[in-house]
Amino acid sequence: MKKAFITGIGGQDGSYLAEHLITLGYEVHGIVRRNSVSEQQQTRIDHLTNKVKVYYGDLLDQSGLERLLREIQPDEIYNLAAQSHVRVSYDIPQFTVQTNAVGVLNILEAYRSACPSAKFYQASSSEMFGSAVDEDGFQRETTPMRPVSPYGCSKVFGFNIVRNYRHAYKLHASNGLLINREPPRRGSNFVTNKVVKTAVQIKLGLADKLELGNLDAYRDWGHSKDYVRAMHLILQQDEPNDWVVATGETRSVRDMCKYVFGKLELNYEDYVIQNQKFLRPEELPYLKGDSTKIRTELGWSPEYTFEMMMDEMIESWMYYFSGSIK
Ligand code: G4F
Repeated sequence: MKKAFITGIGGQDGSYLAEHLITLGYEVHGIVRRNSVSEQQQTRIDHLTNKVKVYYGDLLDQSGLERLLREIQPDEIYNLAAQSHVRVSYDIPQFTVQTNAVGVLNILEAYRSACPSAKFYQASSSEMFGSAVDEDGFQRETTPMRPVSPYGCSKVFGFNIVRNYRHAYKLHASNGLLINREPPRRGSNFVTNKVVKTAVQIKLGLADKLELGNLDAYRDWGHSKDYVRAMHLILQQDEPNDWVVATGETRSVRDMCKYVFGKLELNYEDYVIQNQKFLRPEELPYLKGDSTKIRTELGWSPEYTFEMMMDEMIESWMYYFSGSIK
């Protein structure tokens, strides 16, 4: 039985990845950060309580990470833990950089010392591309990195230190450059789930407006379940590498609002207003990933369309607020 160790197992991608690996027969271990409200520690993995081994841990606590890796001796390590909110990275830039940059170095050091023959996956991000887009309108493995947020800058360090450790210490350490992933388990302070949740509340008479920031940013939105399959595939290769994982389609926040409100037979223009507080000091305007490399070399492709994913989120919030799908 293969053993996997997941940092951020209580997050959106971590919980889907744990489910996927359990289905494949893995013994799954993971860390969650201690939170003062004990009920909030692992709500996304409550249903896996008897199937995963969960420990308190933190990317900033290298000795704790090293002790766990030494005890568990995992075959595969998935580093998904991060301060993952781009706008919030402007509020807490130093914590973001400590966790997302120095934290990667900490777990690499623990890995190198405790279980160097394991394979390592780093959750790198398309936010690293920032303002850079290739002439054909895509971002791919060769696109320059010009990050436009403390979050993006911190992730560039994580990406580079993984490549550095791969070459310097001959570690099987890979980067997945993942574009936005948006299932119902997404935090509702990210734009897709915020729009769907509030639109459903408006439909049910529980809210009367939706306050957003920039409606004209474009994102390539895929489903986390498709993306965790890619993470696992990346670690099944003989050689470590870097891979862009994306749907290859892009839509604006406005297009997404139009679709969601339209599905609920509402006109988004009657309810959506802009609030400055949700604007970012510098914004990544446009994302569309070219995942040709992982599609052709590893045979990965997404199963969810944008519409399937948004419909799933609408159903999920409808069920949550009204107990039935209307
Ligand atoms: O949903 P978002 O907050 O996601 P963002 O910033 O693209 O970051 C996500 O994807 C990255 C991959 O590229 C990950 F690395 C990262 O961890 C995270 O998962 O914002 C999407 C877009 C932005 O352009 C934002 O300005 O929506 C715009 N937006 C407009 N109004 C809003 C809002 N975003 C949020 N969160 N809240 C708003 O009210």
